[in-house]
Amino acid sequence: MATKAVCVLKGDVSGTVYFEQEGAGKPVVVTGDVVGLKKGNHGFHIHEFGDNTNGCTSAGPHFNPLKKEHGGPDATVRHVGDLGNIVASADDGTTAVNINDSLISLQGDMSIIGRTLVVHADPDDFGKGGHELSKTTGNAGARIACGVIGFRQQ
Ligand SMILES: [Cu+2]
Ligand SMILES: [Zn+2]
Repeated sequence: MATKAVCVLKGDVSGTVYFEQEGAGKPVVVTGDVVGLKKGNHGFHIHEFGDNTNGCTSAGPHFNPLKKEHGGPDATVRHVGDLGNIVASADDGTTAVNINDSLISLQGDMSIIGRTLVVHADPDDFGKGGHELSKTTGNAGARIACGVIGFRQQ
């Protein structure tokens, strides 16, 4: 049976992101819209904790149950939460999210349910930018919006 989840993003930008998985071991399809981003690439990650008590900061680091270095979504070495970038094509417009990821899950050890989806101010450099933060965060800058991922009615 398919599992469905949703995240409402709040912060300097807003959005709604949907997650759907056909079953255990299947890829997760991530769709939705983010409104109000500046033109360009913006890091898009699952962070470890579903804790927004201190805004997006308390969501902690990238979800990394396999204890790897940060990377791009297609890299063999990456955090489970590394979904790459979403691309805003115009200032303050609507950015469509369309990601198909085989590492995150809506069940089991890789489950992202109850964790936080974060959108960043800057591009994720996929660990290759040479900045001191590249290998941990992709140097994606401030957390401009976030929300906790929860189950959605089937
Ligand atoms: Cu992040
Ligand atoms: Zn990461």
